[in-house]
Amino acid sequence: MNATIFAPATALGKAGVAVVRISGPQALQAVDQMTSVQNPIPRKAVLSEVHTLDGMPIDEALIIFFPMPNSFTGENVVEFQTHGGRAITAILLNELAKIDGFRPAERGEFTRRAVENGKMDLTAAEGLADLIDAETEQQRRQALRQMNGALAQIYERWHGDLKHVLAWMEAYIDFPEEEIPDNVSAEVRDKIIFLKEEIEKHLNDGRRGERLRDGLQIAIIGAPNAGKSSLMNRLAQRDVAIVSSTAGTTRDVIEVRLDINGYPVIVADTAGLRDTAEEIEAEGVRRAKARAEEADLVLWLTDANGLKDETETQGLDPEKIIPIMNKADQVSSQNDGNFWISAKTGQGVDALLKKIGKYVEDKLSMQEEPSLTRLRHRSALEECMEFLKSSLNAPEIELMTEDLRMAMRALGKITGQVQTEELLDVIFKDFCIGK
Ligand SMILES: Nc1nc2c(ncn2[C@@H]2O[C@H](COP(=O)(O)OP(=O)(O)OP(=O)(O)O)[C@@H](O)[C@H]2O)c(=O)[nH]1
Ligand SMILES: [Mg+2]
Repeated sequence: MNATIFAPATALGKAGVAVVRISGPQALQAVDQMTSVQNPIPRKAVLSEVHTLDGMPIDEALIIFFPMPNSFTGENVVEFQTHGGRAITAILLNELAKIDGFRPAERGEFTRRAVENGKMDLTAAEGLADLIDAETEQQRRQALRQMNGALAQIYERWHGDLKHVLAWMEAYIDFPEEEIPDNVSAEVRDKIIFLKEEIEKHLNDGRRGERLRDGLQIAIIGAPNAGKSSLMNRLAQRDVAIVSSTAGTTRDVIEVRLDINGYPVIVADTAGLRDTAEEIEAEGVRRAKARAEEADLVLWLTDANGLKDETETQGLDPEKIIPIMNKADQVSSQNDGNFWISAKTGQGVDALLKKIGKYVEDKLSMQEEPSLTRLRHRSALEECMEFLKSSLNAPEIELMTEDLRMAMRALGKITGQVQTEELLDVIFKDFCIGK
């Protein structure tokens, strides 16, 4: 029998209410042994005192019972809604642990049970985790769509298509004396080619969904003293990086997360690029270059009144660079087609934010077709593609069938139609306790 698990479902700390959730075959034991409620009516909140196993009062709480199978986990679930105080939650958890068959939940264990009991597929579970983690409006929308099954629908459709093709081929293998009609085998190949093209299109989405989930990476790059840290502070609207007139001030990469029109962005301030014999600065320069390389967008800053800038854009994709002239406040002629700002006075920064906003929206905005959101999805789809390609070149029908079976398996791993302990362990280790 499964253990009955419990965990706080709300963040610990002072609050009006704190919820502790209990799930498992013996969940009602908690109601029997710690409250005065008898035979709770399903899904109906009832007010009760809550006490320790030996009768000492803990708090007053609302108790709700969700009987299996129509609960979040698919098991019997009980919620204790107490007042939100650390001491209350602490003693409540402490007492629950004493009940036979009860133990604290592991990370993501409630959701994992929901998946195992067929209440939701893996992509929906991931969507739920992303919804809780969403920091910006667009992330929330993407996560909600995934939680509601938008990705699962696509993968299950493809899975179904493959199953159909396979069923037909297996029937053929079972009755080999029957000639495989040319038009039918052509139809199978067409189906595989069509599916392959659909998956290809889905994969070539510029990593839109993954970037929206993780945040678009922006790096501020340029010569020492160009004003990179000043710009960083202005974008962040707080004092995150040290600004000084000494060239070579910034060494480490400093990051801030920003919400630009509902899109998540991670801005990195970096060391000024120059040749230097100083060991620590040289490491900073190396990190700056690496960051520029990885970034989705580079703000290339130049000191407008400096001599000619010696730094070069080091073979970066010009598409991802916005060249910017800084210290506009010190220069009179600015009609040269360059983008001018002053990190010091704020001149031009709104226009720059607008420009960045457009870029970000262009790269991350949700499309009608939902995008995959995790490397895990991408890897499984790439694996599926390999098997589809291989199936089209298979010399014998048996080998072709085997390839298609493997392709179907790869798809099944995304939604959880194919489940292994390891797969579930990896996915749910990123969840919080209580989810
Ligand atoms: N007048 C004026 N001075 C600026 C502006 N932006 C930055 N500065 C000054 O330029 C100097 C260098 O600024 P930082 O922001 O530290 O430059 P940085 O590019 O981060 O420099 P490193 O970290 O050394 O690479 C400081 O004295 C700033 O006050 C600007 O728009 N106008
Ligand atoms: Mg700096």
